[in-house]
Order: sequence, then structure tokens, then C-alpha cells
Amino acid sequence: MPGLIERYRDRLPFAPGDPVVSLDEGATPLVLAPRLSERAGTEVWLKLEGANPTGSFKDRGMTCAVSAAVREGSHAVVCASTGNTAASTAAYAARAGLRGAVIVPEGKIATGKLAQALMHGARVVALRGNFDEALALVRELAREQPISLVNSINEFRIEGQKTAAFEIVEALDAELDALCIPVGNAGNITAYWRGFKELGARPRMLGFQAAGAAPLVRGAPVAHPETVASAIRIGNPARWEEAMDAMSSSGGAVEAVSDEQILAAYSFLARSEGIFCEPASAASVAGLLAHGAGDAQRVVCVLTGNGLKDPQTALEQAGAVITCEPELDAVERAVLQ
Ligand code: AN7
Repeated sequence: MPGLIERYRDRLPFAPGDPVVSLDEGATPLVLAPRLSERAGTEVWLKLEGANPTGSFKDRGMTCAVSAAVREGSHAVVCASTGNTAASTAAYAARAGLRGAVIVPEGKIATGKLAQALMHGARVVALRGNFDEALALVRELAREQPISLVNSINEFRIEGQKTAAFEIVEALDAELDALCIPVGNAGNITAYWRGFKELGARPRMLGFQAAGAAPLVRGAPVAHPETVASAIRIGNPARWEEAMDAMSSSGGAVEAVSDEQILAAYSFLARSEGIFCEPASAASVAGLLAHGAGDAQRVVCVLTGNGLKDPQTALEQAGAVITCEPELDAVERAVLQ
């Protein structure tokens, strides 16, 4: 399958002949979740964005942002990130032959994401501060230097990410009543709503934030956001107004879910649906289970990132391995008991 820009060129700000930096992102699976549907009392589908090339939905926006940076003659791309944007920026910068630099909160990004950013050769800066401080600093940096900022305040990011909504509308023939989605910096919910509106679909947009990092729910920025879902540990979302508009004009809502609810949904998806997403992604399912989706008959939950990104949280949640002597009896007992 060709990448997003080629598939949706007529709906994206790229002309034929423009440079395209792609890893064949998008075209991710949309799978029915029978056990989750039973628990939620409605038909639930899961959009597996962890199947993108770097393991998260960020690649949809990054193919557009980095292609535009090349078109503009940029030599470097930079972002602030809780991890996934950093991994995606680093990969697409490598692909384009651009310098990549990422600013992440020190000690607060999942191991897999750090490994990705470093392997792709980006300059990785660990800030002694949180994501919101990092974003404020890169915004200033990009004003003063000829560098492309590829956070979701970059319009090309939103344009690329709206294609996930196109894929859902195509797959379900526009028959969906609600979309459940985790909200951090609020770029993705903004992008989905734009994509749905462009195709004339109007599902209720149900955004979910971690309780310790829920500025949109509280109606005020959170100075010291905290949650096990490190990807959405964000206290002052850049796309605040647009996210609130998406939820209010679609008849949706924004709600909080506790870390406990997030981890329960994370384990349930892995054990009962065979789907390993990262904790932040499970906030969409936790939200559906905790708050419902009104009278929606068909719901899509967006699983934004792959579980392999964060092996540490997984190992803390999962059962222990069983050690065993190399003898048949012992193996038989270990396997069958
Ligand atoms: C797995 O990587 O902000 O509401 O810097 O990685 O569009 O911010 C990540 C966000 C949900 C929230 N799920 O999306 C970053 C970053 C996962 C994420 C979100 C993120 P937005």
C-alpha cells in the first residue's frame, strides 16, 4: 500500500511532483472486539495505530510535516515529545536525510521510544522539566532558528492525521456513532474531527484524559501532570480550543480516567482481545468502560500506540515467568498446572 500522501493527495496540501518522505504509513487494521463489545454493551471496533511504521499514529502526521520541511528547504526538524513524536520525528528525519532533534522530559519517556529516537540518530535532549516546558522552549527555538517544528501545532501534522478518520469512514461505510480517543496535546482529536467533517460524518467525539493530567476536564492547565500513561502526561494542550470544539459540536464529551482504570483496560485488551497497546492508548477503552458512549450502537476506540513501546509498564502488570528444570515432568507441570 502506498503512503498516505499518495493515497489521499487530493485531500492533502501536496501537489504532484512535491517531495514525499514516506515509510508507507497508514492503512492500519480496524478490528472488531467481541469481548470488549460484550462488556461495553455496544459494538466496539479498535483502530490499531500501533501498526504504523514506528509503532504509533504520529507517523501519519510526520510524513506530511517532514515532506513539507523538505519542500521548504529546511535542514533540521525539531520537536518536544513525551516519546512517540520523538521516535517518529527521528525516523522520518533519517529517511529524509535531515538533522533531527527531540526534547523529552528526563526520565519520563518509555524505554522503547528512547531506543527508537537514539537508533535513528536524532539528537536526544533530556530536559529537566515536563512536556509543557519542553514545548514552550522549542516554540521559541523555532522562531529564532531556520528549523521546522514538527509538533502538532504544525498544520501538516493535523492534515496527515485526519486520514485515520478517512480510513474508518471507508471501512465502516460511515456507520459509526462515537469515537473514543485518548487526549494529550489534543492534536489527534482535532485531526479526526477535521477528517470526519470533510467526509460528512459526525460521530460523537469522546475524549479521555488521565485523571492526574486532565486540564480539559478541569477547565484549567495542570502545572504538575502525573500519570502512568507517560505519553499523555501533558498539562496544557496546544490544541485546547479545537479539541473542545470537536467534542462540543459533535455532541461528545471529555472525561477523566484513573491510572487504575487505564491499567485494567490495558491488561484486558492484551488478555481478552490479543491486542497489546501502550497505556495511554488504553485510556480510550478505559473511558468507554467507565463512562459509556450514550446510546451509540457502534463505537470505534483508537489505540494510538504499540504496547512494545513500554516494556517496563507491561512487565510490572503481567504475571511472572516460571523457571523450570530441563526435565519432561517438570516442563509438563509448568505448562499444564
Ligand atoms: C500513544 O509523543 O504528545 O492528544 O509527544 O503518544 O494528539 O497529543 C504523544 C501523544 C495518545 C495523545 N496516545 O495524542 C508525544 C505526544 C499516544 C501518544 C497521545 C499521544 P494528542
